[in-house]
Amino acid sequence: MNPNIEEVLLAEPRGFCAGVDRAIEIVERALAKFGAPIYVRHEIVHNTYVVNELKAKGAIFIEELSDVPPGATLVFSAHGVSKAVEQEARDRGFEIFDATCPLVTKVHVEVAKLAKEGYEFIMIGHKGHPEVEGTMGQLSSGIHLVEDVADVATVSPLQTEKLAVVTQTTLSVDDAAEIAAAVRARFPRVREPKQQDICYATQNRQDAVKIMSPQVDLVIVVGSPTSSNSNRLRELAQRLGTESYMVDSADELKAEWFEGKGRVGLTAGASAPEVLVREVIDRVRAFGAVSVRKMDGIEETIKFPLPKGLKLDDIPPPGHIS
Ligand code: 0CJ
Ligand code: F3S
Repeated sequence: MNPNIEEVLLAEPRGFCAGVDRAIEIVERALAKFGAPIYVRHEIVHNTYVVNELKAKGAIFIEELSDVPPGATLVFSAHGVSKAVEQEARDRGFEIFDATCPLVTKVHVEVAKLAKEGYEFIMIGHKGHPEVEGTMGQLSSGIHLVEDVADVATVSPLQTEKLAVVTQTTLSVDDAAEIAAAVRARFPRVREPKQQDICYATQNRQDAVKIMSPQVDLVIVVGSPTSSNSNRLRELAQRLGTESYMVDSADELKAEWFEGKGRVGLTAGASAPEVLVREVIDRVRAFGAVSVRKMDGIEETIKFPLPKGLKLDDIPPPGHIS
C-alpha cells in the first residue's frame, strides 16, 4: 500500500483510434466470414494483447509472404505496405483485405499523385518502421528519409524545384515541426502538407498528455514497446518534466514508481485496448489510489468504413476487442 496516492487522472482521449478499431474489426470479420486461419502481414497493430487475442481466434501473423500458403486470405496491417508487397501478394493470388489506416492510404495517394507531377520527397519518420517502409515503398526512387534535424543537412535530392515533405502519421508533433522547419530552411520552395501528415489521433493524444502532465507526479502510458505513437506519449510526458513509464500490461507496474507520488496520470497509445487501462487502474488502486477522475478532452467521433466484402456482414463478430 502507498498512502500517498490520492488520485488517478485519466487522459482524454486515449487508446484506440478509428484506424485501429477498423483494422482489428477487419481481422475479426475475416475470421467470422472465412474461418481460421486468416493470415496477417505484420502485427495488425503494435499491441501484444491485441495480437495474442487474435492469434487465439485463429489469426496467423507473418512478415514474409512466402510463409502464406496458396489460396489463403491475407490482411495487410494498419501501417500499410509498399507497392512491391502489394504486388507480390496479388501475384501469389491471395484473397486480400487491406487494413491500412485510411489516413496512411491518404499519404500514399498524395505521394503517387505528386510523383506523377515530377516531385521528389523528403519523408520525416523512423527508419525501419513498417509505415515508413510502406510509404517510401510507394515509389521505386526519389523519396529520402530524414529522422532528425541533423539528417536534413545531408539529404541529397536530385533537384530542389519540385520537392515535397511527407511524414509518418505517429511522430512527435513537436519534433516533426522542428524537422520540417529545418527542411524549409534548407529548401525554401519545399511543398508541405498543411498540418504535416500526423494523424488526428496522434495529435489529440499528445495534446491530452500536454494538459495532464503538469497536473500529475507520474505518467503511466499503456502501450507496447514497438508502438511508435505510444512511445511518443511517454517521451512527451518525460520531456515536460514528469516521470513517465510505458507498460504493456498491469503486471509490469512497479510499486516503487508510485512512492511519494500523489497524483498519477494515465493514458494509452492508439493501439492499446481499454481493458488494459482498466487493469492498470485496478492495480494502482491496490497500490493505494483512492479516486479516479476522467479529464476533459476532445471527443473523437471519427469512424472509417470497412472494406468491400466485409461490410455486408452486419452481424458483429463475437467478442470484439475493446
Ligand atoms: O501507423 C499507424 C497507422 C498507426 C497504427 C496504430 O498504432 P501502432 O501502435 O500499431 O503503430 P505505430 O507504431 O505507428 O504507432
Ligand atoms: Fe490511423 Fe492515426 Fe490510428 S494513422 S491507425 S488514426 S494512429
